Amino acid sequence: MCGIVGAVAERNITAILLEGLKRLEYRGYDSAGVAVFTNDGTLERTRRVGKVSELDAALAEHPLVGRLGIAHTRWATHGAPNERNAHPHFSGDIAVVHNGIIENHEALREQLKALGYVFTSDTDTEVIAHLLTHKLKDLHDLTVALKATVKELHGAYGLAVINARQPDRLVAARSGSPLVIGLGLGENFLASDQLALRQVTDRFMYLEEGDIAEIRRDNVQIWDVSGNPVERQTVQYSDGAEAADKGEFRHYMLKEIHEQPTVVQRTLEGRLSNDQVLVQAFGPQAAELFAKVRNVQIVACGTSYHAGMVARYWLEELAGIPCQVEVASEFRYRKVVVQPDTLFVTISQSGETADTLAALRNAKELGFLASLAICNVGISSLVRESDLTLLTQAGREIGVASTKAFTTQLVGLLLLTLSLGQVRGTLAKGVEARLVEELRRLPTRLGEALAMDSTVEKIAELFAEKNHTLFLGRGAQFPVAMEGALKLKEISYIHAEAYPAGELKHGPLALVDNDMPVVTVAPNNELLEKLKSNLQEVRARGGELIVFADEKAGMTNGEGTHVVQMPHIHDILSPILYTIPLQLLSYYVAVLKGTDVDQPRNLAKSVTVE
Ligand code: HGA
Repeated sequence: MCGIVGAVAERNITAILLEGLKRLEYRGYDSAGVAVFTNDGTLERTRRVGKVSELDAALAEHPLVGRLGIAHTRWATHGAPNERNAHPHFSGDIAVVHNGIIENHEALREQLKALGYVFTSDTDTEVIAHLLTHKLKDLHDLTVALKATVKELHGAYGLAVINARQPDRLVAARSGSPLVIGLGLGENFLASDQLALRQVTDRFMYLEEGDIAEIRRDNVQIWDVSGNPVERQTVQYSDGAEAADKGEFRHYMLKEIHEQPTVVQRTLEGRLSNDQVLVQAFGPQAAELFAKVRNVQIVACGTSYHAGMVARYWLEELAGIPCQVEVASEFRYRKVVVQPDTLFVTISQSGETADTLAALRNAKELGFLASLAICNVGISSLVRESDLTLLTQAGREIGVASTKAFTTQLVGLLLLTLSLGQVRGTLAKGVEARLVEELRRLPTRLGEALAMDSTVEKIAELFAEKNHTLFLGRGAQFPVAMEGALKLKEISYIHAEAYPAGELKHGPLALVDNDMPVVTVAPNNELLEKLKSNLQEVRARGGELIVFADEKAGMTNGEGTHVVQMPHIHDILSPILYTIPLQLLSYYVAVLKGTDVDQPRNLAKSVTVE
């Protein structure tokens, strides 16, 4: 996803902008550009398709030297990834960079064309530049003109703008796409992620939804969504407070589990408008391709495969689209019959998973409609070789056992489900708006689930001496149970199996005795009563039950039954929430057993071999 960097200083800022872009490279992009108000008093830009290093080389040949500038890495949503469409976009004395999607760009483009503005790109972003220029004619001041401009924009944006006629400032606006101001001494900065500015400052001010900011060398002013001046808190980071650092946590895995509210929030940013998912978040041709989709084939490995299994429930229930899910190592070697108009979806944290990549390459020969990658690494082979992409924003995952990558994949898959349903008109009335609202609340709900950390730590003691565990779930919680069992196997080396609860009496019940704890996830849905009966079957055989149950499910502790009350959540989102206690459970069991949590034996993080 694209990145923004901006600077206003007393020194030349071009190198700072480039370094900022390099730090955002991991997010994935297709082109990069920079605009500088040069020391000669002109507004100039350089843009290149491909890597920031190409831009760097171009600037080495023709340097831009100035004290005010903005820069961008673009991941195209509107218009092909070429130099013409790369940001910054110019209009008159204005340069603009933009993250996000302007939904009403077509209408605005027509109005602006009628007023005589000439468009030189196919992007939605260029309308912002011309609209601002137009507003400036009457309003004269850049900040005032920006306030007037954003009132006419629908969609999501993080914006940074400079004006050659007011070179003392950089202005910014945030709605649905994050922006942070970096505070320096006699110089200030802006970026879409504070990582881009860590080389110049450790003090940050995060813009909130609807904020407009005017950033000068020695002063920052912010107005909130209602136009009132506001102060935003300054946050100071000590060195190494993030990324490749465990911080206060004992293991990377625990740190990554606790990062989930933040990374889920990031994965949603720029992808939701008021009450809809922004379909173009999947790529410029997404709407056109999604309209043709009649089936979905998901292929993945390990944890990503479990995410795909959850998505099958969503795609069929919400969007009415038939979906098949298969592990990549099987899919790639068997004869596959492809239904017409099938979208081929791969899921991988690294985007280099050998089996998944091979399956994608095979799929290209098989007549699928198009390919889509849900992936955490923008510069990966999977992303490069797929027609459409949704990048999860989990950040670097160091623990071998995947946690935050899984929950962000689920968020990406729910966005896919809603996008397909939206484009094909198959969603029931009101469903999208309701789920968009629930998605916005999800980070808070995940935080509530994480607050149960110490309760789960206590429960983990029940497992320390056990050699086998059964995980049960029904509906979309069955893959969650599978993921819970996988986590426990991976890091505690306890044998764990997952079953759909209804299958219990068809075999696995024979294993149940007081040495076999049974873990169950029980949201408050229409399968709850059936699940309760399954649990009785376990209790009757002396099996010890650990139940993660919705606080409204009416389940309580009893002899051999340990109930952990979960915050109530919309049933569709429950697989994401119920994953959290299962991750914590595996983690604490592994800690009790003294295993190498972050690097379990025999396993590697990115499985780049078959
Ligand atoms: N819609 C703009 C910006 C794209 C973006 O935010 N990508 O992540 C464009 O297509 O240029």
